[in-house]
Amino acid sequence: MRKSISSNPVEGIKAASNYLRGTLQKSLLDGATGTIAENDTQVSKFHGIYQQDDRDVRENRRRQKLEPDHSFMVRARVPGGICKPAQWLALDAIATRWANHSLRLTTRQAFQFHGIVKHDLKSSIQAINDSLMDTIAACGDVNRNVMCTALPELSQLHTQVYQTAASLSEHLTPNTRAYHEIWLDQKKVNDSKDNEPIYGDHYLPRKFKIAFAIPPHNDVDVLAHDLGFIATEDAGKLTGFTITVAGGMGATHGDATTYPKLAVALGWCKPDQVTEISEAIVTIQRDFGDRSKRKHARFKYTVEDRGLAWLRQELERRLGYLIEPAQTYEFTRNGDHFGWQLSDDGSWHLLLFTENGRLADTDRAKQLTGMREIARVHKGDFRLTPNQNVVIANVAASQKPAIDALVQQHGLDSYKQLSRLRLHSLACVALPTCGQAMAEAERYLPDLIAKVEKLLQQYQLQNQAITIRMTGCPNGCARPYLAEIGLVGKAPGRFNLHLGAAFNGTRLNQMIKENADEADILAVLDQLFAQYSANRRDNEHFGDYFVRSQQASPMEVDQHA
Ligand code: SRM
Ligand code: SF4
Repeated sequence: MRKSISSNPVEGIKAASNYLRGTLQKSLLDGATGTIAENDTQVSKFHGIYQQDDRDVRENRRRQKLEPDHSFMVRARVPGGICKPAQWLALDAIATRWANHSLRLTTRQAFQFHGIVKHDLKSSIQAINDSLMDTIAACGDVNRNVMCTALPELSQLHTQVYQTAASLSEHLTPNTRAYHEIWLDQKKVNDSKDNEPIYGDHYLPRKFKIAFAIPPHNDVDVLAHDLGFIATEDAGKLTGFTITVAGGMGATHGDATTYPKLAVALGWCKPDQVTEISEAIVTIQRDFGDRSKRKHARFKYTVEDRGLAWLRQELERRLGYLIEPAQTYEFTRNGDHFGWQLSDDGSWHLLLFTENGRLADTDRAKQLTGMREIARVHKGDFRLTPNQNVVIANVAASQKPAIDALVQQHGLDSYKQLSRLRLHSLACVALPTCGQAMAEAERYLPDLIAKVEKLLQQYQLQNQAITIRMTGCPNGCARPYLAEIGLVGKAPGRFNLHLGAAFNGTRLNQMIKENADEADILAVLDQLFAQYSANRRDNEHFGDYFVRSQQASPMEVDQHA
């Protein structure tokens, strides 16, 4: 295995952390500051915890010579996005007792809490664990929350694929006892030396992400992942998976060596090969990923630098057998399908829209309260979707009226009135909590959409489903490069406008205007909607139309940065 590379300090911190202990215990006991030691801010990520500060007040506090208003973001891992009503109630209690009275559903089917102060961190993590969930490996240079399509109508297939995803997630969870010692007060067991057979003491060079998709649904955006499994079936029974590799979204403005990339098909495997193949791929990335440069450390660059043929050869060498050729697949969309759906086992599922994943009680709707009331009576489970929405899943027909009444009473049925553009929107958290944000996203996209909706109406396009995604920086947390309209934060009020991704998440978009402000964005869309309305073919999606029109007469990329 590769040794720590001194030019990348994170490698040194990981190696010296004694399997993710660092000095976290000491940091938590230090009552003189609301922060943890600097090196521990890296270590804590592996425990699902990010130190942040309220950026809305940062400048003001700086002028008053006060330390930033620190608090922590905690991410609870939910493999495949499925949780039980009792777990929902436990998470809701944490949100209202220790966090900022909101539950944030993420683009990877997990929950986030914002605004937890250091003093309450341990209680919050313990409460999450009491509910039989955890936060370990929700962040950090390890395999992250494994995603799985949220609502296929085929329940038998979903169960099989979900179980494969959940067991893979378990298999790739770090072994270290540090988490249990630090957060759950479990005693250090002296004779059991920490052992990370998959990760080693340096863990991975960078985060690693896996998703399972069941065609025709591509809600997980499987091609955005380091490793993807696309289910193949025969008469509703799972036969295996087409394996895709080396996708990823993250990029850095002005650095052409970083870019979003779609995964490519590597081969096909049977369900019982998923674990060994995944482990072999993860260890290949562990051994060959670029540990000297974090911006070049994702698996997509490892494969780009060495080639797919090299990867296949190295994988087959580790496995001791050959990988079968990939099977074809077809996706129809990467968004969610709202409202009630009946699955083939007779259960009902209600998919609700939660704008940008933020569930809170506001003047407009008491969404947090509503979901709590539903969790109190619901007998099935909840599923978080990769589009920041939630499914009330596995509802008996007799329970539907009670659920419907609660949904209506708490304003959770907004999906019935909203435009298809808004229903296909995603925004990352960005300001005020995200330390990387250059522009707003979650707090701004709803207003921008209202203006784009007016344009769509003007051209009788209001019923057209168009994917629109916004992020506050180029890291790509809302997978903006897979949206028909992608907006990537550049500076306050300024975005790079990307257009032309496929509606089913199988083609990246392209940047067509850099540093655009709202007026610029609306002007470009106004012009394009007019053309689209006049010239589109039957059922042609906006992204496809844009690509076709570009082939005829490309728009100039305006770079007035
Ligand atoms: Fe992300 C970092 C939020 C999904 C790519 N992401 C962050 C941090 C932790 C900021 C930081 O490093 O300080 C953000 C915390 C903001 C906050 O205040 O809560 C953050 N990412 C999110 C979430 C919450 C966005 C959301 O609105 O839902 C998503 C949590 C997912 C989860 O539950 O695990 C989230 N992040 C993603 C995705 C989408 C995905 O995985 O499908 C991506 C792009 C896919 C990919 O990884 O290629 C993504 N996040 C990043 C990156 C860029 C990685 C790269 O390869 O360059 C960073 C920055 C980093 O890692 O250094 C980042
Ligand atoms: Fe923060 Fe950038 Fe991710 Fe948005 S895309 S949450 S601004 S890191």
